[in-house]
Amino acid sequence: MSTRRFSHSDPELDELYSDLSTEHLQPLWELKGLLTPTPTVASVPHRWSAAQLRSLGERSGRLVGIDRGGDRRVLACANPGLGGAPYAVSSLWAAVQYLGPREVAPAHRHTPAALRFILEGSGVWTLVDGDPLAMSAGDLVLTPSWTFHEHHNPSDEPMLWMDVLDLPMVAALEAVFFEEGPSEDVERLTDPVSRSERSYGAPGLLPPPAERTTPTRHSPLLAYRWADTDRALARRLDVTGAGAATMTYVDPTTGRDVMPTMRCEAHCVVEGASSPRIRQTGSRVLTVFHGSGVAEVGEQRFDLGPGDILAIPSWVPWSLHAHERIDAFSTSDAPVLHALGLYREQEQP
Ligand code: 1HN
Repeated sequence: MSTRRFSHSDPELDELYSDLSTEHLQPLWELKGLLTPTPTVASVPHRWSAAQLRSLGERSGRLVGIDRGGDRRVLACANPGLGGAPYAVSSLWAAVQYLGPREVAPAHRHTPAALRFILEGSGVWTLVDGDPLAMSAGDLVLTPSWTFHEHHNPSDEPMLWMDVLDLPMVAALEAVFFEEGPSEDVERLTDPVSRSERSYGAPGLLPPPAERTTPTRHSPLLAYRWADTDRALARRLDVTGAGAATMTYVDPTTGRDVMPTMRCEAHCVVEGASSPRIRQTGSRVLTVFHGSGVAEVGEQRFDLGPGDILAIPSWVPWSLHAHERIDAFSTSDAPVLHALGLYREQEQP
């Protein structure tokens, strides 16, 4: 069998390429980098500093009303590797949101799912389909896909928190829908225990199956409180005797991830210790709640302190080293990778 030599000086071949192009066809043999031995990763390791996020959030609060653009005062982390897209990593949006005293971010819903991790302060309420969820430092609050949500700050202090959304994934799947909703009366927001926590918030205890809310793709528990997370991390450290521990936030009725697209994890690393150096398919954003140290992400080292946000792209080895005990929170797209059979993980030497 003879092998055809491809040469661009061949007029017949030139004509073929030209006709292919006219017909919007591309020959695979000319396409490079489609199948790489390991993932091609556009986003880069990056840290957004808490001091900058806080000060730029406050300046935005002074200068920009909340009614501009989506009714939210949000500063999106834009990964320097993503060509100006407002995404922290390829699959996740991460941002800080600033809500001033007496401000309301009115109700809306969208198909991208969101979660909030509160870095400091308290006093804001998020209503999720009318259920008022108090927000305090260290809490995780969920606003699953297509649930109405609005934020109220009846207090005299501003509040700043981290938002993470699966927006890049939903946008890539061309499945974004959005609508505005009716806002509720802020005066009603007085009960610190949400409906969702009253039924689903006690560890290991659930209403009888027949009395549970109709199963959905997300956790019926919408707020995970720091006191519970802190206790879980402390006990896990105690029982493993290791210097670092990770706990996954789960749907209490199924043991699965809290939402179908995002995995939430709490991490701690005790003073002087390091977390295992691992790499995983899928992307992650991490924020520090307490403590300080260094994150190693690929070849780069980032000093880390409370409120810093870190982008950890797919397949890049990462670990945390604690100068003083670190408590951190991270979100990844791991449930999607798992669902599609694409999840891989390696511990690195
Ligand atoms: C959104 O609805 C919120 O409700 C925050 O607080 C950030 C980023 C992109 C699209 C929608 C919120 C958002 C968002």
